[in-house]
Order: sequence, then structure tokens, then C-alpha cells
Amino acid sequence: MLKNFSRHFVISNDVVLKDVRKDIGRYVADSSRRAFLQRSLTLGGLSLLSGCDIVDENSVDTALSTISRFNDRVQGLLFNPSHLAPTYADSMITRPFPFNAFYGEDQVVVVDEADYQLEVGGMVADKRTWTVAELRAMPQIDQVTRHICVEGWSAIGKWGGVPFANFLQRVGADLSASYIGFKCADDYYTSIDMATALHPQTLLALTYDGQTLPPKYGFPMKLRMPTKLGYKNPKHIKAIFVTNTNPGGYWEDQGYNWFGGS
Ligand SMILES: Nc1nc2c(c(=O)[nH]1)N[C@H]1C(S)=C(S)[C@@H](COP(=O)(O)O)O[C@H]1N2
Ligand SMILES: [Mo]
Repeated sequence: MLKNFSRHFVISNDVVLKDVRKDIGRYVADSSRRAFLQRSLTLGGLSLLSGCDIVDENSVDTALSTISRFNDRVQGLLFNPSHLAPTYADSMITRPFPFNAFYGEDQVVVVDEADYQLEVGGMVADKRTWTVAELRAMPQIDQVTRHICVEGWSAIGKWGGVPFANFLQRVGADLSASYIGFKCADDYYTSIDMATALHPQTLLALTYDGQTLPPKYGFPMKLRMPTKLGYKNPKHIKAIFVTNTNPGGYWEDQGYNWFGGS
């Protein structure tokens, strides 16, 4: 049982538990509650949070996903919509900037701009599709920020594009909805909370380092959020939808923490 637990723990959930510890550290100022919550992160404590006995891999999964949902709530509560992630000088940009996806660089999807249309759906007033040219016609900003991947690397890059809050306002999104979902041309998918969607550094990025976003970094566009881990930043977006039902995500549905704050 212990062997199963630690294998599972290390392969797919160490990130989640590290996040939980980090968040609990920030969240619980009171020392007696801190001691209680730290105890609850021991093996026995997992069952305390999840209400199930940790006897096999399924109950470990249940325990860990309960912790992960708890972690989503804590991160959502802690998220400060006006707190800015650090920005860097151009001279600090990591060159070459790493590529990552759930496949190799030789399999990157190449979207043809000529027949590309961004779909917008769900709880929005204006569901018309967008061409890349129409997106380029909106006011743009750029920013140099750090991208952190849970696979153990981080790198500084420069992305430019439309502040996502402006885009959501333009399409008449219901800003009281809970989630924004993204579908990508490579069958990746993910979703974010509305507070992060409206954060001033969340960009519908059309450029990388001053050039049109190349295919490997997500042409024709990616959502760039310096407040979230790499896997929450969808490349090759083909559809954006606003919803009150959590759409999950490619990695999130395999156990990565849904909130995925960095
Ligand atoms: N469409 C799509 N978006 C994706 C991924 C992917 O496989 N497909 N991988 C994610 C992960 S895990 C990371 S670290 C970043 C990598 O982005 P980069 O290639 O610009 O470094 O893209 C994220 N967004
Ligand atoms: Mo990643």
C-alpha cells in the first residue's frame, strides 16, 4: 500500500501537494491551525480531509483529488486580482525559449491563417467568429514575464497581444460567470477562473519577442498568464467559451491541480 502510495504520489501528485503546503503556509497564520493542517497532510491526515481510508490506489486518488479541490479553493481565495507578477528587462529573455507540449517539436500543429476563425461561445453576447487580422486591430501591449513549467524548468519570454479583459468586454462576456474554457487546434484544452481571465497581465498573445507567434509557441494565439503555471497557458487556441461548468483540462483531468497558480 505504501509503495503504491509513494509511486502515485511522486509521479502525478507531488506538484499538488507542494502547492497545498505552499498555500497552507500562506493561508494559515494561526499556529494551532497550522499545526492541525500540517498534520492533516500526513498519510493518515489525507483520509481526514477526504473522508475515506487510504487502502488502495483508488482511495489515494480520491484523497488527492479532494486535497486538490481544497487547494483550488484556497488559491482562488488567495488570488489578488491587482497583484502583478514580476516583469523583466528584455536583456533577461531566455534564448532560445524552450518548447513544450504533450508531443515533440516535430509534431507541432501548423494552423493556416487563411482559413482560421476563432470561435467564441457560451455566456457571451456576441458569438461571431474572429479572424487573426481582427484581433491584431485591437490595442496591443507586450510584457516580459517568467513562464514556469511543472516539468522542472522556467524561462523568461516576451509576449504581446490583446489584454484578455478587453477581449472579454468586447464580446460581451458575462463577467459574473465562473470559468473560461479553451479548445486548441492540437486537441489540448484547459480552463481558467474569471478572476485570472480579468487580471491585467492576462494576454491573448499574438506575438513572441516582437514577431508573429511562431507555430511552436502557439500560432495563431495563446493565452499568456504570468500568474499561472505553463500547462494553464493554452497554445493554438481555436475556441473560447464562457461557462459556469468547470471544463477541466488535458493535464488537469489527469490529476494536475486545476487552479495551477504560479
Ligand atoms: N495547445 C497546447 N497548449 C499547451 C500545451 C500543449 O501541449 N498544447 N502544453 C502546455 C505546457 S505543459 C507548457 S509548459 C507550455 C509550453 O509553451 P512553450 O512551447 O511556449 O514553451 O504550453 C502549454 N500549452
Ligand atoms: Mo508545462
